[in-house]
Amino acid sequence: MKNYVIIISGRGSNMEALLTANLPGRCAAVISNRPAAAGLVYAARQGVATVVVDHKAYPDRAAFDAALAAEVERHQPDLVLLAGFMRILSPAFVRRFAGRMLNIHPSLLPAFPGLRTHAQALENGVRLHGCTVHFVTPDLDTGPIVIQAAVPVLDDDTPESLAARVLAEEHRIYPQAARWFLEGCLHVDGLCVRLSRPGPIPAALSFPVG
Ligand code: NHR
Ligand code: GAR
Repeated sequence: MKNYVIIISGRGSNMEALLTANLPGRCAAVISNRPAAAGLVYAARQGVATVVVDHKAYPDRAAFDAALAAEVERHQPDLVLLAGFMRILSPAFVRRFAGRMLNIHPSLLPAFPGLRTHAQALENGVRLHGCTVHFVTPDLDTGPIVIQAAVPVLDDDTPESLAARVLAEEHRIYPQAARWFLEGCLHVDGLCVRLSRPGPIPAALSFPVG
């Protein structure tokens, strides 16, 4: 059975979606850089090992990244899933887990990398927004894209209302992407990800309107 590790910073709703998706693998640990992350409580209740690697306990980014990498490595994961993890990772960290680390980002990349994505979408007047699961590469939010989902932007949206609409799609596509990875169906070809699986590819695009 394949092993995966989830790294969080906060609420952990994407982590929860992953843990309840019956993925073909075992969650070896949930790791948080914030001791107060609510997601840790849920994971522990599910019987998953939880670990805190507090970035504030390290003198600099390199030291934190080294400690985090050592903790991740200890679990020998086939797959590392960033789920609302809020610290930029050094190239050294990313290289160590290259090709086996995914992130969920709350925008339709390559639009709106970085933070405040929902506010950026509203400020820019886009009519479609969404979320992206991508392989993590040293450059922020630019790795090969596995799956995306789009939602409409409504005239009266606030960053919060838009975030809630996107989050429902995150909870749908992240488990799908993790399942494909664990089943060995994802093949990276430059910036493109090819999917090898029997049967039709489920729709990656949905418009929850009506
Ligand atoms: N690291 C690399 N190298 N590449 C990616 O694609 C990464 C990554 C680390 C995290 C998630 C992420 C996102 O989905 C992610 C992708 C944090 C920041 C950030 O600016 C940006 C993007 C992402 C996560 N963080 C601040 C920092 O200085 C801290 C903010 C905070 O603590 O609240 O690290 O967009
Ligand atoms: C999610 O919307 C995730 O896409 C986003 O933070 C939220 C975490 O929620 N990630 C980023 O913004 C990364 N920069 P969760 O903790 O409930 O999964």
